Amino acid sequence: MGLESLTAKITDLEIEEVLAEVKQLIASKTAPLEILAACRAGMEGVGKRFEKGEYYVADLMLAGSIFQEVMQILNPVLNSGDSTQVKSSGKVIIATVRDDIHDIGKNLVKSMLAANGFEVIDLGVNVEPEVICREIMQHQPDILALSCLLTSTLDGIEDTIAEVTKQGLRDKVKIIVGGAPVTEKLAADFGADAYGADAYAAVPQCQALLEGKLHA
Ligand code: B12
Repeated sequence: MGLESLTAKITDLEIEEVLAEVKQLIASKTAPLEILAACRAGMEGVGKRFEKGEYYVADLMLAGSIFQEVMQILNPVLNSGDSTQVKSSGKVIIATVRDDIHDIGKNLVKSMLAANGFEVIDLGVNVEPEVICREIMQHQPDILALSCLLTSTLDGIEDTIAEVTKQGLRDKVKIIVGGAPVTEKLAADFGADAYGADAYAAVPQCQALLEGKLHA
């Protein structure tokens, strides 16, 4: 029992044990953010086994569904008021970039933003730059949040920002980017206004964007 054991059990894809441990940790008043961090570390372990050829795509899929089940248990606790509470009322469009179907991190960012008062419009995964621009014109969000999990789809961020600029929308929307292969430097190189390392960073970063404190 404990956070390290939870991480190991996620990496070992032991779904029943994972869910039981998450429930026990919540009951023993472990901070939900720590539980979440342990789960994410477990997913990194899954990724490493996949890289070594010990796990296959089916195992990644199983890991994804385990994480989603964990989130169903954790979401009510995370959103119960002891997470990062920041006053805000901005509108955010969020999407995973073209050719990328990872959505667990995006959904977590969406939940955190929604729990902190943002209106979030979720365009889903594998979203083409042109579709994102069309939705920006329709919904006029304050912020565009882009998620990317594959090195090979980083160009989806670059192309989306280029398309937003080409369509004359760049000064109408602030852009925040995140996801495992994204770094602060890459975000700046791509011309984004902000970078968030995780869903918790996304909240104060978006707040700062609304207040005009961050600029490209
Ligand atoms: C689960 C998983 C899958 C599932 C996804 C299910 C789903 N519904 O999302 C499935 C099976 C579909 C999948 C498929 C593939 N995957 Co995959 N996958 C993973 C895995 C194990 C976990 C990802 C995850 O959900 N993590 C947990 C979440 C909470 O963390 P996160 O996504 O990083 O998000 C956090 C932050 O990054 C940040 N964040 C994310 N987005 C945003 C956005 C903003 C605006 C902000 C501010 C912050 C932010 O906040 C989030 C919460 O804190 C990773 C391993 C890893 N190390 O991440 C590999 C991984 C990402 N996958 C990988 C690969 C190679 C693939 C495939 C190409 C495999 C294949 N051969 O088919 C395909 C690609 C499919 C495609 N076209 O997209 C590689 C990518 C390597 C690379 N650098 O390019 C990884 C790293 C595994 C590895 N080590 O090799 N995968």
